[in-house]
Amino acid sequence: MKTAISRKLFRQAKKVIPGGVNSPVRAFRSVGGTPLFVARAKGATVTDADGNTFLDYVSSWGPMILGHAHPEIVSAIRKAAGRGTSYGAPTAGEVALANLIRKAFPSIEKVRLVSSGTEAAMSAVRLARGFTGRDKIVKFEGCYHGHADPMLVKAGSGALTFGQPDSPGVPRDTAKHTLTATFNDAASVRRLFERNRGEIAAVIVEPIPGNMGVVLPTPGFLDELRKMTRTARALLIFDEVITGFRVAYGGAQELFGIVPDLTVLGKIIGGGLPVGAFGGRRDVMAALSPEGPVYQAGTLSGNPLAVAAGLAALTELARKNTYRKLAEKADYLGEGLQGVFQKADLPTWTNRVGSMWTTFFQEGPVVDYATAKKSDTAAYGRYFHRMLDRGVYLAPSQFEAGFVSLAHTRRDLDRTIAAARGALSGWPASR
Ligand code: HOZ
Repeated sequence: MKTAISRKLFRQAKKVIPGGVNSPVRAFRSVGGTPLFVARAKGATVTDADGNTFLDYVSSWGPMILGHAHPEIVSAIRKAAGRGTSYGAPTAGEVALANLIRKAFPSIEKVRLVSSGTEAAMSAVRLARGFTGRDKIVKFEGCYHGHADPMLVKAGSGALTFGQPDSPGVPRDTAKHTLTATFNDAASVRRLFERNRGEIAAVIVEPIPGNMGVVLPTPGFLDELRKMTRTARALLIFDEVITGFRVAYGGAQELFGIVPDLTVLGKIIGGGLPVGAFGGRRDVMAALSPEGPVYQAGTLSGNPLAVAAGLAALTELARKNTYRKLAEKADYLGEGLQGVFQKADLPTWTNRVGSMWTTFFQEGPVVDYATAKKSDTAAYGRYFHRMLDRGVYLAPSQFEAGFVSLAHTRRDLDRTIAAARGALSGWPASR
């Protein structure tokens, strides 16, 4: 595989961009080697600057459910661009997108568009604090809700990948208001409520965590969170940046039948363009400026290009059979890979919900942060590179998810399974 151009670009990038990247996980540090500099993407594939084409399961970290450069989305963006790229004023498109989101998520009575998942989670927490008049929030170890100060406590994703779940730069005075519990352990949440009576504004959770690798909620766990928050008059915030429109059109809350007070959405609702949203109960959302006193704003919020792409994406996803087709593809791939791993006699554990999955390099089970961390990350790195050499692009970290898109054909999936077979033959000899 030729990598001369990516390597050259990385050398240049490191001189002008910290670590050579604009977001840490993509630097390949936890798997070693040089990140691929992507030149273009189409359907189920990405092509790098050296001209190598890979089957893509990173999916821009989730949003490309329809595949890359989907014609409807590209055409919507082109048309919107011709009408101007940003106005800092309201548009009809925002109302249409808000209505589509409401229709998909009945728990969302009102929604505010922002520019990223980080911004959405940060604003949802501020709103919860403003609405309840309380400062403390509960989050779960290994869950990731973007990189705002209160969230970088025992955080997942890059923070977990690089072993820095708590970031320098977050004032102790801020972090002390973030209490952490163990995912799938309702008793750990109950203890926090008992010790902090009347002080907890909200519990924020990825209902299906995707940032310590994919972890499944045990039956009843999310219901317990719903009950406890209701009893304590705290808000329940579902971070569905990854799961919204992915595990079902109405996200994990549709799948599990839970009604959170607030929901955080991200990149998917912009068809991959920079966008995010938070929404929920009408009375809570009424506390938001300019209706209420909790401040939140942004020139690029509801940006016309992102909104046009989002409208096209959600309209396509709403078409009949999207989720059945996605599940069929994911089942096929999941079963194929499972067979390969079993034959290889390698201790692995796979968690999968519909079209998102993680194979952990360990015996499992993986149910929370502590068990996810037991993974053999060096073995994952080896597997990652062996797959890359065979034309399959997986997340460059053990603690992220893989995503199947509608653009992956049966042939692509067969090629992926064959690549895994090749990658594991002769294991664990070094690559
Ligand atoms: N936080 C993203 C994964 N969950 C990574 C974003 C990126 O590196 O592009």
